[in-house]
Amino acid sequence: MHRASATISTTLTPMSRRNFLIWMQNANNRKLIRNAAAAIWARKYSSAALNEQFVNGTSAAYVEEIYNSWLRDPQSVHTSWDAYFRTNQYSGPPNLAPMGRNTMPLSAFMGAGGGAPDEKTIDDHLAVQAIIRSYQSRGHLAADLDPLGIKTRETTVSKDGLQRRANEDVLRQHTSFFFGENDMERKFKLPSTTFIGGEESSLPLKDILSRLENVYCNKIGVEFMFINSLDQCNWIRKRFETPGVMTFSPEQKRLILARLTRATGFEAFLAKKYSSEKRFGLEGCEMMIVALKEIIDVSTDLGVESVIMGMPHRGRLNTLANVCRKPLEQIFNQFAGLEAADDGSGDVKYHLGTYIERLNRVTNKNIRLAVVANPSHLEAVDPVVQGKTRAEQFYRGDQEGKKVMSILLHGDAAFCGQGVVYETMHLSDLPDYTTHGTIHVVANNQVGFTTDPRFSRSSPYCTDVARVVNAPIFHVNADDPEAVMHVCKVAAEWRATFHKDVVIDLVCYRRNGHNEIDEPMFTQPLMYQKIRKMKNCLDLYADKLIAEGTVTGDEVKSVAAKYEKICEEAFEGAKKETHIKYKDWLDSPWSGFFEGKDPLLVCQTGVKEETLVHIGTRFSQPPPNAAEFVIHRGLLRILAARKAMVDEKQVDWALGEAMAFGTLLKEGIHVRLSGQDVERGTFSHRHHVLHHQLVDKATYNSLQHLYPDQAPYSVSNSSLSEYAVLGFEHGYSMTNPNALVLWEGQFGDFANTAQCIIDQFISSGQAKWVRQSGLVMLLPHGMEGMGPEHSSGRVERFLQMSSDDPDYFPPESDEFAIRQLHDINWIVANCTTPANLFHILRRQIALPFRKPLILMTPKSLLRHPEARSSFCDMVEGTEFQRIIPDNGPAGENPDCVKKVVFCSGKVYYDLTKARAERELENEVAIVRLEQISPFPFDLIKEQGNIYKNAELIWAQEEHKNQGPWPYVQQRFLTAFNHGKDIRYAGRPCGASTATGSKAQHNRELNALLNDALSI
Ligand SMILES: Cc1ncc(C[n+]2csc(CCOP(=O)(O)OP(=O)(O)O)c2C)c(N)n1
Ligand SMILES: [Mg+2]
Repeated sequence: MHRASATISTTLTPMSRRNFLIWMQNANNRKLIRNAAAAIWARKYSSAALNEQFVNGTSAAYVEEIYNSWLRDPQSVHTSWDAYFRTNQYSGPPNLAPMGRNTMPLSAFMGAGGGAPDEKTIDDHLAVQAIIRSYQSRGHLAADLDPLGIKTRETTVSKDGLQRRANEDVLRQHTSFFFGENDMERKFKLPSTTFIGGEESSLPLKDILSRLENVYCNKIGVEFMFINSLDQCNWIRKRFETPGVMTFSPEQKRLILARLTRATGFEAFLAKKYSSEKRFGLEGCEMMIVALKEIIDVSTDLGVESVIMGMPHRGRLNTLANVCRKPLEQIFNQFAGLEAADDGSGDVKYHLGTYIERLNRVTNKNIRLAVVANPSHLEAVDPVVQGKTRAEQFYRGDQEGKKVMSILLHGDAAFCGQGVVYETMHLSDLPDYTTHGTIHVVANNQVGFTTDPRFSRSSPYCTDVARVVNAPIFHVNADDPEAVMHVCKVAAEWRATFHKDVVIDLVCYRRNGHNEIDEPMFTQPLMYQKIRKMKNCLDLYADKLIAEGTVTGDEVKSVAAKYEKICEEAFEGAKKETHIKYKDWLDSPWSGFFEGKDPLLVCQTGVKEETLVHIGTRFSQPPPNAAEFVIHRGLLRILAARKAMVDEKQVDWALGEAMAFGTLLKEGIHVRLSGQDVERGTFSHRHHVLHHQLVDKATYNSLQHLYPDQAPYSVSNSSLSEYAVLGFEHGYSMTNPNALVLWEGQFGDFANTAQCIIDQFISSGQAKWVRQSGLVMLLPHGMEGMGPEHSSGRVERFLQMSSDDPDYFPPESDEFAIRQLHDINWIVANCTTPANLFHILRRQIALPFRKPLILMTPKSLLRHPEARSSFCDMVEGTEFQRIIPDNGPAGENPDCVKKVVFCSGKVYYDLTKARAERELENEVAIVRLEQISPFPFDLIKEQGNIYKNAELIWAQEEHKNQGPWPYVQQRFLTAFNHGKDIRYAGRPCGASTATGSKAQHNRELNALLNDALSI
């Protein structure tokens, strides 16, 4: 156990450890301060504008104060004030105007004579302001975004004879304010909400329109006016509207060209060498590579040191080659069909992850890049990436996400179609789940496999989901490299400034079919007629740079030839390899964890009694030295009951769990528990976070205050999501093996909405991607007459996915148990005692490797007076019991036993009660299977031998086609070498997990008990 804690201190520098602890304190303080401030604002300005003194014209200062407050947070003022300020009618005094610009009085536009502005001047100015706002809000609707021109709108001739894109979609009723031809030369004052003037505070109408057209209706469509923060809106306006903001130096242009050459050359090379292989090429969206590189360059320049990416199939190999700079030989070898040199079943090449540490040549800084391995299931990797990012930020003490960031890439169809995108987006601003801003890049090729967008989404854009979290969305025509570069730069700066999500919608096309073998003309004939005529982006850009004299045709050719040579050399190099190595594709290496470890040595899980006493005492106390911290009376009773248990050296379920967490924290192991309502516990048994009854957000968590040098403990109520949150915790668990990461389902059956994470990552991640995870899933399980949906954690499904062979009894030795654990994909258990819970949780860390643990957890047992354990079962020398033999009269006198009932979980308590009522303690033995998988063949064989004359029964409360029976039946026979039989006692097969009728439930339970115990 100490070995594990020693590893954490080597992976974390003393400084980051300290930062990390300070983080815990600071984060709490900041939260309190923020909340207090928000509360003050909310109280102060909650009356409507009409009722304020302002209407009497008496208190400008008062209005300024409200305006200031509104600038900080529009929600801090009454909605009527909010509406008023949003109209831009109020212009604060000079020192209040956010940018201090455009302060020229309207009278300056009155021509000679001056005086007060007439009605027409005011109306015309208002119209111009409305037009500016229209472009900002809806200009993207008319932008020239589609390289194929399928959705591009017609231009119309404006009154000054110029072609303009902005149509009625953009301008609505304001079109009529396109004044007469003569007005086009008239100058108008610019409002403070636009930056198109640069240094100018007024412009002629025709320039206003041309500049707005250029900014909002050209190759970039900026969607941002739905954002609630005025600061953020202004920040965006400034970056797109300021004249000259999108100019590139010749060096920058040459860099874009070189990168585009590599991206294009890579696909062409693969197409040439492996023409019949699927690679999900990027042709038609090669700019995605250049975009990613720009995002990474800018972010690195702004302080980011580690980037974690998640992406689907499209362009993945290109990303690995040209963004991560993964050795080309390794990529080419994936096409060669070589055998693997290491264990595992592997995965197809466009799912594999990678991890690279390298120098960023543009910024001259070291950077780590990880692409997380993922299954085919589109978007499933999103929350996993977020969890991994969050964990990396946590271990580095990167409280604000300045050093570690995530980038998620998406396909257009998947981004709008998959619900997990929405679930993941909703984690983006939650205190315990935020990664402080993700940059999303959508490779929007306007088709999903064979389906057109008009049949695959009901929203105008594939990116609309991002609007729910107020993320700005930058649509950009991917055939305009400089426009793409600009949005990438702004996106990276946005993330670094506001630490919020941002979306880049790269509108492009797919030159080939869905994969290289598909025929796209079957289903998208017109689109592909057009695509066949398209020049590729590289040629278009090279032509442009040649025409403007930035490069010569020869230079263009030589850059392409140079890259082709690099590919050819790597191709030749790859031929020398005889094996591929899965380890080369690992996304989360655990440096040092396995080194010097005996792979079959499990550390002690028992602890000193004094440690239990210390943790138990702390866990049963309110905050020390805080007499004013008012605790709910009911909780005081619970704390007192805990204390009484500790005095008696006993633990119930909650205390057993707390002892496991506390002892691990003491040993330097970070513990993170997450899920719906886990802080209190769905069944009101855990109560890790005590709430001050009189002060909002004042809380106390005793497990964070056990020892001064303990590791951090985090327990957090999650959003109401299983898919994203389980994925998140899985990602978190991948990052560092020296942490106990747990996800709890509200009830076990809710885990099925996260089935994809369970099937594709947790159960199979090690086999496919040599990635280990010690994640614990806590799934409340048990038939208690609560109806079909709150009864079963569907243990049968987990067991069915366990990879141990039902017909194979491994060789018996002292290492039997640990070898089984080493070889299996995960552990499935259903403990009946708090002591066993304590040990199995601690064993997760004591193991020399990591395996996911699927733990069915009880409901009624949480308060069952018999479901208690003594400290004696948790002290040094004790360990997890894979089975718990009968330790009553039957166990002591096995020869007299007529029946042995094997069971697992809570039904044990029903069986023992019924056995006592029937006075069968001598004749019937009850043996508990605590670790169901890997199946303890050795111990079951032993039990079979002990009870020589007895009939063997498996009793379960789940239906016959559910619960452990389908898994254990064959394994019992293997354990007995087919020399004994075992009979089933329990409910018949069922389609539903449980009856909704209490009476039927009781009937079924009695039948089960009678059947199991009858002799
Ligand atoms: C959850 C899920 N459902 C279905 C599929 C099968 N599938 C693979 S790619 C694809 C189309 C994806 O379209 P899009 O997201 O636009 O990406 P593109 O291939 O166009 O880059 C589909 C339906 C899948 N991989 N995952
Ligand atoms: Mg697509």
